[in-house]
Amino acid sequence: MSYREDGARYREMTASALEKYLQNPQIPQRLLTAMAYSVHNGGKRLRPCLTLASCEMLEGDLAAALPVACALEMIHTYSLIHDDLPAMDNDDFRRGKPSNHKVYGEGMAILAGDGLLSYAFEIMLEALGRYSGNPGYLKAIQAVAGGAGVCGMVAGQAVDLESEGDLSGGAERLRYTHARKTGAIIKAAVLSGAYIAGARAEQVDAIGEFGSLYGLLFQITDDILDVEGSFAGMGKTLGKDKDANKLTYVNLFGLEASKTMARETAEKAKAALKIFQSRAAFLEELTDYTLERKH
Ligand code: GRG
Repeated sequence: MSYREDGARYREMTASALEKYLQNPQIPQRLLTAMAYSVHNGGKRLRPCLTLASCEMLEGDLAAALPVACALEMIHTYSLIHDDLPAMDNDDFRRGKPSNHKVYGEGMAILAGDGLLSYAFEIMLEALGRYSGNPGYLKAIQAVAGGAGVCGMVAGQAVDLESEGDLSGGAERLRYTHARKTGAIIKAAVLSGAYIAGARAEQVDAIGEFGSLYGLLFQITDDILDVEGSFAGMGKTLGKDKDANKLTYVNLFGLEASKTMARETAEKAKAALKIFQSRAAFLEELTDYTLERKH
């Protein structure tokens, strides 16, 4: 199967499973509608694709990985809803459509984010019950919890918030922030798929290394697109990083050096996949696509 076909298959599996999770009649209607609005409004489903691709690369069971893939998309969606709030990045648009709080109000947007985060863990723990015979399942959930939590994405967002208007932390603080704010959940996505597939220690190390480098690449390209991208492509307000004097690759190193770093990081990411030989084709092509991405 080609890269495109595999990607479409992963996205379809994820979309139909998310659809079912978000028809739960026990969730109050307006809360459910607010959660579903952001889950279904045009995300690339990158993190679920990473989990499913990593699991399939190691010949694991995709049905087992699917609840974790959906949970990652819910956690990612919560982070975007909260990031768009006036108290954080204050963005009126996400994926070209009004942000969650612009449609449902700030209170309901906060709850939609809280709901997605907690529902993600309910879903993973319910699946852990069904897959208790799989020794990697608990590790997969631990990887997601760590990537999303106070030593992962939340830590990165906190330090990012503190650094606004203050570039004095330099490259060290930039690396810390990016590895956690964006990288940690991306690394957790590939690691969780590998754990569920029963990866051996050297495979876990290789996929973890890939996850760190791919996460870094994703964030460097995000910083570049904040300067060079278009609203039509990105679906959000751009150019805010420079205005807010934010700690980004472009603000710290300049556009051209950032592009060179992105290319070098993509090469290193692909090199980390070497031990998987031709089975790594999807993740390699995803890396090339990410380097060239426009959204
Ligand atoms: C609120 C705890 C908390 C964390 C927020 C994700 C995040 C942390 C902030 C968003 C700011 C941002 C633009 C980060 C850059 C990387 C990133 C997460 C981009 C969006 O991810 P995509 O491109 O989104 O995968 P789609 O829309 O495709 O789902």
